[in-house]
Amino acid sequence: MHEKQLMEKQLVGARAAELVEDGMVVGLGTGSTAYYMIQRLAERVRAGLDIACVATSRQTHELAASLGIRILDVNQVEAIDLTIDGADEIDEHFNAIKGGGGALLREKIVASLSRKVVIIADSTKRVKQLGKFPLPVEIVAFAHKHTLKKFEQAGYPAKIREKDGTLFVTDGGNHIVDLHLGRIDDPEGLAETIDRMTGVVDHGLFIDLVHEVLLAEDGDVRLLKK
Ligand code: ABF
Repeated sequence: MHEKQLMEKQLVGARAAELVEDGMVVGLGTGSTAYYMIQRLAERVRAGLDIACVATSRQTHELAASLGIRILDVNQVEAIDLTIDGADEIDEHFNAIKGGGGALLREKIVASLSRKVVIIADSTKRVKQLGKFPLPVEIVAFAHKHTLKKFEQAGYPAKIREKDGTLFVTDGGNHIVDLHLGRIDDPEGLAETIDRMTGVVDHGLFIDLVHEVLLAEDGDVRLLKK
């Protein structure tokens, strides 16, 4: 990772933690930018900030808990006031591709329960058109080879995700297929098509779920609102 991108992640992550107010239920995102947000949030908790959090992955749960942040099971909360999460791509309509880290299902569930979703992004994430980043799709393990074939038959270049020489397994016990589409002209239409495919759990297209984007650009941070 370039020095500039790392600095931007640290800057936007720390700034995002300042958006959190006393008494909030906060959704904690997953990924390298969320990592810096969680670090700064933990400092604020140690200084007396009174919040409860829901994690979007086991990885985030362990990190936040290790830093003294109170983590609740998502079923224990009525609603989430603010979710702060990263993204792989975000376009001008605030539609995003997420799931590069494999946490898209819990991220999408938490986002869907949140009054406000803020995406934290370094400058490389802002795109005119979604799709250069491979679109992650979470599929059930049962018959996954047949499900993979269905993507290819539908004309979507698909690759099942592997890790350390074996199939990647998500927190939910499923697998991930990455669709190398190059560009996505109709994100809403594609989302509907993939949602209808048998064996698919969910996908990394986040449509109409993001309210604000905290974007690092030219050494500063801008809060973009829809
Ligand atoms: C997470 O943020 C994932 O959906 C996505 O893969 C990740 C990418 O962001 P970062 O560059 O911060 O790791 O929400």
